[in-house]
Amino acid sequence: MTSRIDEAKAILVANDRGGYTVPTDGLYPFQWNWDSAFVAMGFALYDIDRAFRELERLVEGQWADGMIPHIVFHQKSDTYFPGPDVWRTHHAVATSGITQPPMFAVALRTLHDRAGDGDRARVLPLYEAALKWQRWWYRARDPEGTGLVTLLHPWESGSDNSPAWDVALARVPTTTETPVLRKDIGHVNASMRPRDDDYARFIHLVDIYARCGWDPASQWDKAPFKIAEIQTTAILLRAGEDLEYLAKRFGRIEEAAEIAALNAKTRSALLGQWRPDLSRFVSRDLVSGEAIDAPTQAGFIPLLALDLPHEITEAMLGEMQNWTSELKVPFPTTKPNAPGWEPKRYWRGPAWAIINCLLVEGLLRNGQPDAAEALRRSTVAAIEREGFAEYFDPVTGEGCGGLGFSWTAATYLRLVGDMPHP
Ligand code: 9WN
Repeated sequence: MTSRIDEAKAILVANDRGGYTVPTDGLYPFQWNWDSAFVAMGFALYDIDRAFRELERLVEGQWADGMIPHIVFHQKSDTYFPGPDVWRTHHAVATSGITQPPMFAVALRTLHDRAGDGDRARVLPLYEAALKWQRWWYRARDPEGTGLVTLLHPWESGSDNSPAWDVALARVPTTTETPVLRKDIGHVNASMRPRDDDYARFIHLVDIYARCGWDPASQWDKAPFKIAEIQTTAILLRAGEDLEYLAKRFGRIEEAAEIAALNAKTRSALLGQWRPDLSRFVSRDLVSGEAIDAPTQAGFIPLLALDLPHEITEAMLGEMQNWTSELKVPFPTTKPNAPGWEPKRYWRGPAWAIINCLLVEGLLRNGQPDAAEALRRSTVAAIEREGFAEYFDPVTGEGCGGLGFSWTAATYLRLVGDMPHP
């Protein structure tokens, strides 16, 4: 009998397109940025060479200014919209023009620690790519030096359809220069995907930024959607910690000091987003100047990158338990029954293995091993019941979205293999 571990590995083989892994066949036929970081951490458990390859192939898409785009179009495919003709970018390998949460350096440190110093020659160029990207975030997405980084498109969050963007996205017109020819709803049920108006707004933003020639300064001036975002900032800080660690290992003393200073600034800016009345952290809409208090998983992701005072962790844990007491599969990406809650529509309620994995790590970091273990176990159980779905309906436990999904497979391997558990 094949075990779930074998099945997970078989999915990664089936989704391999030559040293990189597509998230799932058909729905997402290219290389996605943060998906590849999660996939690389899964591979690192049993095939370190393939793990490095995943990151190396992603870096083929890195722009001269340091940005690593959210999609690298290594090969042609007509099963996804928007393709390269819509992005109108100028890089040797076709890419999108926006980015995604910087899990890359976190994955790189994981690979480094698994490989040992023997693979230094392989780690160094990837470390340099990660450092360039880290600097890009601060230069392009925090030009005012606040310590928080800003997203100019919902797709940059990775939590693309979150209710956290509803108010800001509603200000973006639904007119587009580019015809919107959706392919996603030919692969999965439309009730699990964003609505047509959301897609029109997503493409309106792409049209604006393409007209800016993808220059970060003009995009910053023209952007109608600007969110100083806590999930991405927390991941950036965690990436910064891992980069600082690697810089020290490689004797790059000045770089280590440069990264440490950025980390310190971001640490205090992120702490400033704590909201005691809500028992979670909140993002800020830079167009309206208002805090975004829509209740989403992002409010708890700072656990990953901060060593929080005990009272804060306890308050967060209490709030997390309020959200999950009635659920079959935690952790929901929107608070159950809050405005915008839709347990089957992606990022508006469903539970994702990758998000759970970040929360497990954050809970462990902040001295909550029991809560971490409960979340680890329920995630593993959901996957073992339903298979390697893109995400899970937290109420019924049903696997939803794309199937045979790479990051669910890779994260399963980590959850059963290398996350600390009894
Ligand atoms: C747009 C690949 C990606 C993930 C994102 C997820 C979804 C794409 C889409 O799929 O986004 O980037 O077309 O829906 O929201 O987190 O990286 O798995």
